[in-house]
This record gives sequence, structure tokens and C-alpha cells, in this order.
Amino acid sequence: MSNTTPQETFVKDYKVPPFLVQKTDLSFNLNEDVTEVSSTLAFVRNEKCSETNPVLVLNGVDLELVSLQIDDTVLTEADYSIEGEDLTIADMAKFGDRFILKGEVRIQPQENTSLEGLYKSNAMYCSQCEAEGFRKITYYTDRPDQMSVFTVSIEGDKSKYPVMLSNGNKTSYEELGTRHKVTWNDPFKKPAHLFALVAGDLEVHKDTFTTMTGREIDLQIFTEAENIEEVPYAMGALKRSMKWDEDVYGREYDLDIFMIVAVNDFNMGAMENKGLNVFNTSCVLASPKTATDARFQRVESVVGHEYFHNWTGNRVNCRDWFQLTLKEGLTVFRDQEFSSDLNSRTVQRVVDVNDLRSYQFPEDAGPSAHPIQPKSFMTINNFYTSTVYEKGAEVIRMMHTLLGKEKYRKATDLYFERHDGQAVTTEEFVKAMEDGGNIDLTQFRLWYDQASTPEVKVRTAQDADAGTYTLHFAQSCPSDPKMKAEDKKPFHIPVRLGLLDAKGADIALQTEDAAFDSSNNVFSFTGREQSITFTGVTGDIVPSLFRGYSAPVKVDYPYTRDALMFLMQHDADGFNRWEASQKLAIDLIQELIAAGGEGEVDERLIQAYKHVLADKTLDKAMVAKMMVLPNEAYLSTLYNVIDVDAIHNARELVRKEVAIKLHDDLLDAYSDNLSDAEYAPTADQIAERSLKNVCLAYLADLNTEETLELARKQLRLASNMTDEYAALMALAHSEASDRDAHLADFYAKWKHRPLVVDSWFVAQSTDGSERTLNRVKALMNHEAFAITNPNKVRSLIGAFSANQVQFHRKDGEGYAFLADQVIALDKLNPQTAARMITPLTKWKQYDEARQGLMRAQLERISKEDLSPDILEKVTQAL
Ligand code: B3K
Ligand code: ZN
Repeated sequence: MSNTTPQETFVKDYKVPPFLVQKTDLSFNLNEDVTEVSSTLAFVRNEKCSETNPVLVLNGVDLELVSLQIDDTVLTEADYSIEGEDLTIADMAKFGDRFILKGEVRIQPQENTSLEGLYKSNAMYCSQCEAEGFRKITYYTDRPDQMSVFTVSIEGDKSKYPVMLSNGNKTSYEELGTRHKVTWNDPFKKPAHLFALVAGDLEVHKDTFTTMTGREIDLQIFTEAENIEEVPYAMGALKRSMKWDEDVYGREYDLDIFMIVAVNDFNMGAMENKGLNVFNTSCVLASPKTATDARFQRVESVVGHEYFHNWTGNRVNCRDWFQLTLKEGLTVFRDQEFSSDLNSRTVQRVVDVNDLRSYQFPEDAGPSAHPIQPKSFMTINNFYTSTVYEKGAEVIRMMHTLLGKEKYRKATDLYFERHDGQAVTTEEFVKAMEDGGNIDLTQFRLWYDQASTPEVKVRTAQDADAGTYTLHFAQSCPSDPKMKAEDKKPFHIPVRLGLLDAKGADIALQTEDAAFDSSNNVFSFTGREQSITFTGVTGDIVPSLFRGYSAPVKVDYPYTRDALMFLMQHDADGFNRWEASQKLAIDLIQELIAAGGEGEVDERLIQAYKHVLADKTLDKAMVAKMMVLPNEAYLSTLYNVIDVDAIHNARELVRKEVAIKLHDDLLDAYSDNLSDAEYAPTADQIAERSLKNVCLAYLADLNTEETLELARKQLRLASNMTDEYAALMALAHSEASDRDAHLADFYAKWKHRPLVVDSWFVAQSTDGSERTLNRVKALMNHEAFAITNPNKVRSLIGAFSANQVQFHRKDGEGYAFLADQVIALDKLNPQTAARMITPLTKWKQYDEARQGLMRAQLERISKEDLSPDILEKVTQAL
């Protein structure tokens, strides 16, 4: 907890550091009661700093300072002042342009529940330094533009910590009786946030990778013994990532060793520390019996993501934290493309766009809306958002679209050539795109500066006599907390287009318009309003807009339901086939919502689904995706005032109707996709299982003995977690009389696998029925729950507060529950608490009664002694 009011930091106030660390030597002495950390830092005056007598600012949090010395001068309290996280040494003039700063501090990792800095997870020491965790380890100039070579020695008990790791290469080892000492050296200059230390009794799974220049790299994945059988899949994913980055970006791995360590207690998915990635177990472990297909896919994508950071984030680093999207947006784009290349591109795009709409769109419409490059923050941890990451990736994707594949590669080569070893800004990335792509991105840069989701209205007109077809585009962008709509300038929006003739075939697009790039059918929409006319067009036309979702915008075009059904069947763009299925569903769900959540379900959706189910030419994964209705979170973004019950009821009504009307078709598709092949996480098998399980979920909604029996049988016979969990979910959300017995059996079977237990919590907290809140409250006291473990918190509290209809119960009990948990959690782990509070901060989007209830809970929270993380979120919201 901080007793000083957190300050807002502004990007415009950036100043180069007056002193630069050139060499960092650290030494850790690990003991059960206290860990001693000594540091020797070699500084030089920064020639780029024009200040005459600059002060030296070191950052430190929760450190017991033992001694501080510059060259031969031992510093006393008179030589420095400490305020908040800053230790300032004012009189630096007496030291030369080069000096050595030595520090000694004592820390208690075993007491550190924030999971930032050095902490203990089970019996193992591990670290998390991004963004500002290093200051919890020792006094340091803890900012990303301070890059130096690190040498780290670790001393600890030999039997408790046989494995002691840090970044780079192991350079020495010493036996010291019952203790031992190991030294690591990382030859690449890095900022403190990429430092890592791990010590524990760990098993290792080893492999090697031969790089494109023939170097052999040692690959090692470490976990506690009970998990070691579940790491080979991640190892395969790592090797695929290394190969992909060579093939697609020409990037070779640089050190001789690459290590991954899996830990149970981790605030997010994983961390790209140089040569020593630390991962949440949830993003490494995967075996058929314990992990669903979704987890296999997540492991592959996160392993890729962290590995890709080695070039985008580590070799080329951020100048300051306002540049976060420089590495995160780019690296998400890279991992999305990696997954697309290895699996199905269309399915991947659907998954990514669906996530964007379910998480980022609501963020863009709420109190913490911010551009992908925020202009100010109180707590940088609050800006590891879906906007910085996922919308950031969309912005890179748009540049990729505008440049085309070849020029984009030329531009990234240029970026690496210019900036390897540096800490840079997003501006430098865009400049490399401009220079390498020979394109003007002046207007495009607005994507970095303006928040909120732009809205594009499209209208069309056909002139049969002239043989022309005109599309008229108009864009607007809603206000956000920091900028009014009228002050926003138009974005440069790439629109990938297609026009379908009456048979559903693409017609050739002919136009004189210079804004149209015929090499990729992309129209550059840059005005507030702009039209484009195609010539030689005859007969009936249906437009296919924003193919592949070429820009992160909301599109308004008055498609008829028949046109949407037509696109679902014929669009050459797979993504837009899915998009049409979503639009059709939205259109009729919205009609029901307008009627208060009731009414007749348009038969055309049923027919469309029937058709899709019967179409054997379609990828089964796409059939499954097309049959899933847009979720409540995304439907909510379509309204200024969210009517929780009407949205939920309307969606449920449609689900039931589909299940009733298509009972036989669903049952057939279910049976057709039963398989006894040995489990493999291949695209084909995953597609089959997902279609089968989508059918099961619809059927189980009917709550008839016949359909519940299907789920029971699947639960009993399942040979992999995908099928087992889908069956459990179906039963957990049903009215089956033996529902609780199945949940109990599942727990008994899996209680020794924490990640499976997490899913068991999710199955209960996402149940849409009235009983859920009480169940969740009871589970808070379950032997398997621990508020100190973020995975448990996310599975129970996080999943419950995303359960729209139960979190937003009319009695406000859902809100009170969340507020209680946020208050408790903030004292232990502010970063995770700040993630959990988000649903409450969106109070302004609900009806008056709910607004009052949500606001009251926020006010209750605001009266507590709060961390800066929560304080920032509450302040933004109230
Ligand atoms: N760079 C880290 C995230 C660190 C979050 C700190 N609050 C993981 C990633 O994006 O790969
Ligand atoms: Zn990342």
C-alpha cells in the first residue's frame, strides 16, 4: 500500500536519463527469512542530457536499505532523500562522469503476495519485473531506457534449490557445503524489467534447435516434478516458433540457451525475460487428459508470443512505458499470424476478432478507454490492456494490409537494422514502415492517438444504365473520457472489398479511383465521407465489406436477412461468411431485445444453421463458429444503456429455438463427429470436437432426459479433457438432478491437478442460473481456493463477474460480492485486484437501478486505504 497519492505521469514529460547504467552486477543470498541483494552498478553521464547538475534518482519499494556507496564514499541519510518510490541523490557534482554505485538491501520474497519483484510460488523463488517490479528487488534506475549487461550470482541451499537460474549463460558454479552458488551472465544489454531469477527443486525437459545459420540452441523447460509429463507440447510449440520467426521475419535466436520455467502463482500468462521466460503453468502445461483443445492452442500461442518478444521487445525495446504497444501490439500480431500459418487462418481470425469485440470494444466504450498509446497513467500495470495488446495488433495488421506482405517484410527488416539494441518509440516503428513501405502514414498515425471504436456507415447505389456500383462511406468516432467526438479527426481505414454477383461469385473490381489498390482490393478510406465507384457492374450485387475484418471498426450497412444468408453461403472470404452469420443472429436478437427479450425467432436463422450443418464442403471448425451466437458482452456494446435481462433472455430464446427446431440435425451432427481416434491437437480433430460439443451444448439446453443422457454418456466415456469438460459444462449449466454429483465426482477425480480444478471453478461460476452466486460464495471457502493464486481468482471471481446475468442480479448482491473481494485482494495483490474491479467501473452503461447499486459499491471501495492500481481505476470510474 502506498501512503502518498499516486502521481499521473505524462508522455510529454519524458526526459532522457542523466546517467546511464552500463554494467549491472547482482548477487543474491537466498535464505528462508531474508534475502540479501547486493548490487554494483557502473554509471556514466549521459551525453544526451543537457541538465547542468542533474540528480540521480533510484527507485525502490519495500526494501530494507543496508548500505549505499558511490565509489569510495559511503552515503549517509544526509546524502539522499526518499520520497515514495524515489531515492534521490542530489549532489552528484562531486562524483565524476563515471562512477560505481554499490548497494545492499534485504528483502523478504516469502512475504511478497503482490507477485511482482522476487517472490515465492510454492517452494520456488521466481521473479516478475515488468513493468516496475525490479524496484522491489533492489534500488535501481528502473526505467526501460536504462539498458545494461547483467551478471548475476545466486547463492542458496543446495537441497531446497538445486536449480538456480538467471538470464543468459551460466558462467561459474561453486559448492559451498550445504549451499551452492551459481553465476549467470547475459551478454545482451537489457532493461531491468527483463531480468529474471528462479530457484527451486525443478525437473527439466530438454531439447535442441538448430538455427538457420546452423547454431545449436539448448532448449530447457523447467517445472515442479508433478508437471514434467505435461511440457513436451510446449517444447514443440517453442521449436515451431523459432522456425517461424526465421522463415517469416528472418529473425534468428541469439543466445545459446533458451529456458522456460512454469510457475503456479503468476499475475498474467507469461513473461519474456531474456533467455529465461517465466510462464504461468496455465500457458505451458498441456496433455490430452488434462487440457482442452483451447488450452493446447493457448499454450502454442503464448509460447510463440513470448519467444517472438526476443526480437520485438527485447532486442528492440521500448523507450518508456507509453510505448508499450510498440512491443505488445506488434508481438500479438506476430503470434496471431504464427497461429494462422500453423492452423486455419480463417478460424484464427474469427477467434481474434471475437476476442477483440468481447473485451476491447467494451473497454473502448468505458471509463478507462485510452488510445493504444496512452498519454498519461498513474499505474502502468493498469495499461496492460486489451486496447494496447489486441487493438494494437489490429493497428499493425492494418499497416501490413496497406503495405502488402513484401513491403511489410522490407520495413520490419529496416526496423531491426535501425534499432537493434535500442529503446525506441512507436514513432520509430511507423517511420520504418513508411520508409520500408514507401508509403505516407501521416494520417494513419491517428490510430495511436485517438481512443474509442470508430463507426463506419456504408451505403450503396447501383446505376444499371451506366453499369456502375458506388459505395459511400462515412466515419465517426464517439467521445471518450479524454476527447470529444467533434475533436477527433478521421482515421485512415483500409477497407478490403468484394462484390458478389447473383450466383455468389466475386466480380472483377474495376475503378479509376486512386484510393483503391487493385493488387489487394483495398480501398483507403481517409475522409470523413468518401465514395468509390466501380464500373462494368451489371446484375444484382451483394457487397462484402471489410473482408478479413480489415479494420477494427463497427460497420453499419443495411443488409437484408436474405443477403446475410446469401453471404453465409457464398462469400469467398471465410471470415465474412462467419461475419454474416453473426450479423444475422444480431439482427434478430436485437429485434427480440427491442421487445423486452421475447417474441418469435425468425425462421431464417434456423434455416441458415440447417444449411451450414448440412454443407459438407465447409470446415467443421467454421460450422461450429458460425453456429455460436454473439456473446452477451459483445451484444452489450451495441447499446448505450445495457438491458442485461433483455439481452440474456433474447439470446437464450434463440438458443432454445435452435435446439428445438434443429434437434435432429444437431443430433446427427453430434453422432457424425464422435470419434475414437487417439487424441491429437490437430486442426481436423479440433474442428470435429468443437462442432460436436457445440451441438451438445445446444441439445443439453433442452434439459430433456434424452439430451442430458448424451452429456452423461460423454462425461463417462471421454478420453480427453476437451470432451470431458464440454460434458461437465453442459451438465453444470443444466437442471439435471445429478448435476451436483457430477461436479463432485469431477473434483474428486482431478483435485490433484490445479489447472483442471480452475476449470471446475469456471464451470460453476459461469452458470447462468439463480443459484450461482451462493455457489460461488461457498466455493470461496473450498479447500482448493486460494485468494493468493491469480488463476483461482480469475476462475472463480473473474469468471463470475463476466457472467452477465448473475453478476448483474437485480438485488445488487453480485456487486457487493465483487467489492468485498476487490477490497480483500487489493491488500495482497493490487495488480490482480485492479483487473477484477473492471466490471464495476462500467456502471454508467446500465439502467438507473443498477447504476445506483454499482456506484454504491465503488464508493464503498473508495473509502478504503487503496493501492495506486485500484485508486486509479476507481477515480476514472467515479
Ligand atoms: N510483457 C508481459 C506482461 C507484463 C505485465 C506486467 N503487468 C507479458 C507479455 O505481454 O508477453
Ligand atoms: Zn507480450
